[in-house]
Amino acid sequence: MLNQTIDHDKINTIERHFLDEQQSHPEATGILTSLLYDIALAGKVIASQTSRGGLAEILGKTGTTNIQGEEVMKLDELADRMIYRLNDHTGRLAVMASEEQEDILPISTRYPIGKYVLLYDPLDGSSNINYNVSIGTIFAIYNRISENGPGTLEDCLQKGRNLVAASYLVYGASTMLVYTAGMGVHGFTLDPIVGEFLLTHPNIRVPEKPKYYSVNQGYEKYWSEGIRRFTKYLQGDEPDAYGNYRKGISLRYIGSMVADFHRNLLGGGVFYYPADTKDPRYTSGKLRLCYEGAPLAFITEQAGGTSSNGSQNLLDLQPDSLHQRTPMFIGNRDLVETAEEFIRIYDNQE
Ligand code: P6P
Repeated sequence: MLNQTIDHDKINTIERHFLDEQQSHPEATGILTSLLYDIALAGKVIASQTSRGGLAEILGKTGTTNIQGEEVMKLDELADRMIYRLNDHTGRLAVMASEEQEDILPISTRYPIGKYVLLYDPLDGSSNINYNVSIGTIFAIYNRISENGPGTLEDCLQKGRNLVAASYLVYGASTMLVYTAGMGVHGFTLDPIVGEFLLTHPNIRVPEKPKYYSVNQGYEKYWSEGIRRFTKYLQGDEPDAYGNYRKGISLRYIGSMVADFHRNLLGGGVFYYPADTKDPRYTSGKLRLCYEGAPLAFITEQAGGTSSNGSQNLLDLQPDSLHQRTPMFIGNRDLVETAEEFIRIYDNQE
């Protein structure tokens, strides 16, 4: 890509892409298209801040903690506020929910109420901000299920199978937006000169041949036997249930989920954050189902991969609460299914 000049006859902006996709849905009203564009706009605004880092006096902590008990970084707060304000008045949404906010965010009665539900993690991996590590934003879009009036918690606690669209942005060497609306997964790279997202990764598919595994191996002593053996299998040091060894693959883990996930989506591999016993908060894993696991699972499935909590597809899980955590295995289908097999054999004592 670095030495590839952009073929200006084939420039496809994200707006044109969304409109082309909308054409294939005659029943479409264009509201989802507008909502997806709102998300792209929010991504541009957040990218403009994350790329300035220490120059904008926005690094560092706010001195407050969020619902997760995590320190809120200035950029977290900025991203959270930005997404809410860009979306609260458009008339496209009935309700929002954010990783940074304890309760749902109903649309004010002074604005028109729409038919979509937006859940988001405004800035995942933000603990890495001060180290200039890539971070990301994750979006999940549902149809409301409540009849009318302000949206409800029930609207936000839907299974991932109901997702209408999902997207993430990764703010790295370049800013990319990756999304699916159920018709494949497509990636766009922000051209900061013209301020446009250009289609650079049409029809992303998880490579059949995995190259990486991503997990925080520092916690290995807290894992179950099945997960320890699965990890040894990925290293080529443990046979699978049929006595077969695989060639070891490389560990790549940067502690910023969107960045780790993006590498595996494009390069092939598996990301996992299992349940562990190091911290009572994480006996169900650390990552959240509603606005992290489910949207990334929808994108992965649309790209030919799959996901699991160790025994069930993340998209089939019925959330009980907005911020519930889940063990997460996501990426190459063979590897995720092999993880489930190790857990079945060694942890469930089948
Ligand atoms: P650990 C970042 O704080 C985050 O929520 C994810 O982005 C990342 O994958 C995970 O936590 C890293 O957690 O325990 O490995 O530092």
